[in-house]
Amino acid sequence: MSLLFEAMKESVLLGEEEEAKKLALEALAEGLNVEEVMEKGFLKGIRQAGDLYEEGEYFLPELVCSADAMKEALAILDSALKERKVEKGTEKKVMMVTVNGDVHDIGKTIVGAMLTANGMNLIDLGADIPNEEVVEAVLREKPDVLGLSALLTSTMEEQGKIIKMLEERNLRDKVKVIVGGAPVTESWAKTIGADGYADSAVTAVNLVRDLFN
Ligand code: B12
Repeated sequence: MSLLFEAMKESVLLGEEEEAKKLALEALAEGLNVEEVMEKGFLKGIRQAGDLYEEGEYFLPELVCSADAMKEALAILDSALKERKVEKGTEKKVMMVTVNGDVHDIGKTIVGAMLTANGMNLIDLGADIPNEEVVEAVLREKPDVLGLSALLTSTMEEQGKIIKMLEERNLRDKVKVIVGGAPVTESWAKTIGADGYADSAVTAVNLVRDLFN
């Protein structure tokens, strides 16, 4: 088993899209736990690629290849999670978005997939979405929860800006805003007046549940 996880990690680290896809399909065929496959396998690869980038061993092209391999695996695991969706009565509508100026959409997609798997209705707005579009989507779709993902210290600011815009349009009390992404912290969430913060997809599911209990 650990060999399979190791192969998953390597496929992302080396940016081998076909291999990542094959391994994700293999994991599903073997009925492995999707969260475990993600955490112990593929995510380790993308995190290690990030470390190598930070250490100057990897450059942007390598990082892009790793991200592409990660996304291949994620697409397969995501659809499996959606199929497995459990009905839990009170379905909440959750809108997920990666903020303006930020293309990092892997974490946002994983959080969305886990929320879907746990009985919530997901609207995925995508990545690098202008704040105005986010606010308009809130007005139009009336989600119960808005999840804002930011992976760059420079784009974290957008989370606060969106909350301010929601206040200005009298929408703030109509939607719970949760924030996340690698540089985001609990104290940042408090500073900008978000309703909650979570550091992983699993804790995000609990957070959303807690917000309505
Ligand atoms: C993959 C990657 C890329 C890929 C992105 C591909 C894609 N489609 O997503 C590519 C190669 C395109 C890329 C580009 C860039 N990147 Co980049 N990238 C990464 C990397 C290696 C991994 C990010 C990732 O996917 N992690 C895996 C996911 C699962 O983790 P996560 O996003 O943190 O999400 C989890 C939690 O945070 C949480 N979560 C996430 N969102 C949310 C939302 C809510 C509401 C909640 C509750 C929870 C939650 O749950 C998730 C699941 O557990 C990171 C390194 C790192 N340590 O994060 C750098 C990193 C984020 N990138 C960085 C940089 C600098 C860049 C570039 C500016 C590089 C450049 N010179 O062009 C560009 C930015 C482009 C842009 N405008 O956005 C820096 C950011 C530094 C900083 N402090 O701002 C990092 C930290 C690398 C580094 N150490 O220097 N990158």
